[in-house]
Amino acid sequence: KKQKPCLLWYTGLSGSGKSTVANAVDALLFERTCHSYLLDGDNVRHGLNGDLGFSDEARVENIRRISEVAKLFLDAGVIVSTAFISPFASDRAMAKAKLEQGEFIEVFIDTPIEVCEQRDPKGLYKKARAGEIKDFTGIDSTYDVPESPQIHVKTAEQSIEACAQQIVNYLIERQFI
Ligand code: GGZ
Repeated sequence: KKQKPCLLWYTGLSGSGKSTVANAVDALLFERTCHSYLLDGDNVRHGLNGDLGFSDEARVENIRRISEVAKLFLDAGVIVSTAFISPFASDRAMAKAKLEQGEFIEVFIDTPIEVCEQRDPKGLYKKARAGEIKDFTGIDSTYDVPESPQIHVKTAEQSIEACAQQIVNYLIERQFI
């Protein structure tokens, strides 16, 4: 089955649902027998980027390495997804600039911080509010809202399945799959 490699670059706050939606998209791609791979905190922040924290400099280096690894997967013909906060617009632009025209697909997981904070699956917002974690995105560290994402997903307004289908539909319309 033919596929055109591309990079689905998920961006959004902690707890916005990036990994959840990206996993649901990957499952749909697998059903269609597409060859895809998801880079996220579980397989990158603990391994390759295990030396990096959450200062601005560390986040810049985190995203730089991720964009280089994503490019390697693209070279191998894979549909690759990256699910990181990637808070700085300049870093997302840098990742985009490494790829061919149209290959970089910015997916804004647009979940209001109030909703993320209410979900708080790991209790991190609570800790950040209490001052136990500093430089927390959306609280005391910047998140640059994407100005013109290719795909704009609102997890607070539709189901995970609908969000995933929205992204797969984009790939079908653009003939990546
Ligand atoms: C933001 C933090 C922080 C701070 C730990 N700020 O909800 P999570 O837990 O699973 O996702 C967050 C993850 C963010 O790592 P990224 O590699 O995606 O960030 S970035 O792109 O900005 O480099 C959160 C956890 O790590 N976490 N401390 N201070 N998120």
